[in-house]
Amino acid sequence: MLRFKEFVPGKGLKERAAGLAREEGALIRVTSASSDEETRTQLRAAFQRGDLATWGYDDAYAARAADPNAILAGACSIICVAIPYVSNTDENLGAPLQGRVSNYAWPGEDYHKRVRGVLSKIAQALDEFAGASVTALVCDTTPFAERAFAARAGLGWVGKHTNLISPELGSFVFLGEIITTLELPIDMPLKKTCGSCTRCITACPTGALRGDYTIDATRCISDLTQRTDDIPREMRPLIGTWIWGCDICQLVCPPTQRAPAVQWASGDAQPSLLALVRVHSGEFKRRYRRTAMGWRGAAVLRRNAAVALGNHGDRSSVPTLVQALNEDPHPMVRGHIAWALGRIGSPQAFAALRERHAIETNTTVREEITSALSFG
Ligand code: B12
Ligand code: SF4
Ligand code: SF4
Repeated sequence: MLRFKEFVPGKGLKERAAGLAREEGALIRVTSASSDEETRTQLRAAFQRGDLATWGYDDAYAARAADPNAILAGACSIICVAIPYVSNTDENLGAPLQGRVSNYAWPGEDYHKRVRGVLSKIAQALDEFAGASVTALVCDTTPFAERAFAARAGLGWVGKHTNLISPELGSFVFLGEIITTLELPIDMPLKKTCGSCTRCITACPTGALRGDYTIDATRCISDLTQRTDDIPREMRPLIGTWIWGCDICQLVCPPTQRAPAVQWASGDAQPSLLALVRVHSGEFKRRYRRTAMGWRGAAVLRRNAAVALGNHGDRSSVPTLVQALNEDPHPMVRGHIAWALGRIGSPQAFAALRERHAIETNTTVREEITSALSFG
C-alpha cells in the first residue's frame, strides 16, 4: 500500500485532486474504501420492499454496491466527486404544448461523458504519481451506492428526497468516484439532516417520498418516464407534462434553492410535444440519441410525449394525435396515444378512437382504446 504522505511531504495529492476538481466547478471529499454494512442493509431493505422493482436489483447487487473492493481489489480510499449542473428549470414554463425535461438531461450530450472527463483528469494525476494504474472510475451505471459513500465522505447529506445535498452546491450535482489503492486522508461525514422540513414530500405529485429518507421509486416520475413498458394508467395523470425525469422535489428544496446558479447546458429544455410524439429514427438520432434522454430509444419519448399531451388537454393537439394513433408502428405508443385522446375527450378524439378500434389488431391497444372511450 502506498502512503502518499510518505511520497509527497509538501502539497498533498488530495489537494492536487481538489484543485483539479475545482477547475471544473466540482468538489471532492475522501472516505476510506472499507465496505459499508449499514448501506448494504439499507439497500437490501429497499429492494425487499420493492422500491426499485423496475431495476432488478437484488441481494447480490446490494453486497457489491456496498463494497468498493468488488470494483478495485486492494482499494484503500475513495475520492467522491460532486459536479454541479444547470439549476434554472423554471424558464419558459407553461409555454404552449411543450414538455418538461429534467435539467440533468438538458445538456446537448449525455452527462456521463462530462463526469467521466472530470474523474479521468483526477485519476490520471493519481496514476502518474504512483507510476502505475491505481484507480478505478465509478459513475452511475456501476453497481455502487454512490450517495451513501458520498455522504460518508462528508460531501453532503442524503435528504428526504433521497438526493445528496451539498451545503455548497445544493443537490443538482452529479456524483462520481475514483476508487484508489492509494491511502489518502479521509474526511468526516457531516452532522446535518433535513430537520423538520417536509417540502419535498408535500410537493411530490405522486407520493413517492415516504418522509423517512426512502423512496418508492416505482412511483417516481423519473422512473416512470424511463421505463420501456407501459406506464400504469393510474400514474399517467400524475406525470403532468414531464417527458424525461422530474425535478420537483429538488426545486422546492431550500438548500438547493440557496445554491449558486449554474449554467451548463445547450440542449432542448422544452421540446415541442407535437414534434416529439412523431419523432422517428432519423430525427431521433440527430436530436436525442447522444443526450441523457436518448438511451431508452425513440418509442419511449413518443410514449412520454403522448402522456404529456393528454395531460395538457389541449384540443389543438387532437389531429396530430389521431394521425399518430393510425400510423405509429409501436403498440405501446398507440396505446398511450389512445389514453391521451380519451383524456382530452373532444368529439373528434372519440370519433377517431371508435374508428381505430374497428381496425386495430393489437389486443393491448384495443383494450387501451376501450378504456379511453369510457372517459366519454
Ligand atoms: C436507480 C437510480 C434511480 C432510480 C431510483 C432512485 C432512488 N432514489 O433510489 C430513479 C429512476 C427513480 C432515479 C431518479 C433520479 N436520479 Co437516479 N440513480 C439511480 C442509481 C443508478 C442507483 C440508485 C440506487 O441504488 N438506489 C437504491 C437506493 C436504496 O439507494 P441510494 O439511493 O444509493 O440510497 C442510499 C442512501 O440514501 C443511504 N442513506 C444515506 N443516508 C441515509 C439516511 C437514512 C435515514 C436512510 C434510511 C438512508 C440513507 O441509504 C441508501 C442505501 O445505501 C444512481 C447511481 C448509483 N449507482 O448510485 C443514480 C443517482 C442516484 N441518480 C441521480 C439523479 C440525478 C437522479 C434524478 C435527480 C434524475 C431526475 N431529475 O429525474 C432523480 C431523482 C429522484 C429521487 N428523488 O431520487 C444521481 C443523484 C445525485 C445526487 N445529488 O444525489 C445519481 C447518484 C447518479 C449520479 N451518478 O449522479 N434514479
Ligand atoms: S423526482 Fe418528482 S416524482 Fe420523483 S420523488 Fe421527486 S418530486 Fe416525486
Ligand atoms: S425539501 Fe426539505 S426535507 Fe426535502 S430534502 Fe430538501 S431540506 Fe430535506
